[in-house]
Amino acid sequence: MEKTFLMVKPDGVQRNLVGEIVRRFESKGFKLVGAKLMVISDDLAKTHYGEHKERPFFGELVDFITSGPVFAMAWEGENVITSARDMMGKTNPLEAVSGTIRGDFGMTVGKNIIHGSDSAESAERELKLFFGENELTSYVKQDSDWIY
Ligand code: RTP
Ligand code: MG
Repeated sequence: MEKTFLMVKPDGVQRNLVGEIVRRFESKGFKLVGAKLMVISDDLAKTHYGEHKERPFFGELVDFITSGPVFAMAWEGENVITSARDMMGKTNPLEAVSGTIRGDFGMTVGKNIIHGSDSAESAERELKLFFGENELTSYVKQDSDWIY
């Protein structure tokens, strides 16, 4: 089954949105298979956001993502990568529609609450960056028959 990496960013943690965000993915029917509260190191931030290293906002992005604890999560489910990106909404909360996480809780592009892997390749790379093999669990959920 497909897995993705999602992370409540420091603004989301400070604004007490961890529970709300977990609830949305749980309610949708996805399965939480790993989670931890952590402070990202400068090195990890630069590797994680490596694709943006030439962009003018890279320094600010690294400073922000390392500025406080994040809540890192691994979620599993059918098409979870694309579906989670839809549930997050567009990168700029101004363009994110209501009903999405960024549309409902975000105000500016620099503080947009949540990160989510944007492809199967990113998901695999980011899950490996943030979680050791023994930190992800595999289990059967009783409600699966009612979701699929
Ligand atoms: P993320 O990686 O955090 O899930 O966000 P994303 O895929 O929706 O957007 P991406 O293009 O990967 O950009 C990563 C983060 O950089 C910040 N950003 N700032 N000032 C700007 O124009 C600008 N553009 C992007 C955002 O915080 C974005 O989430
Ligand atoms: Mg991205």
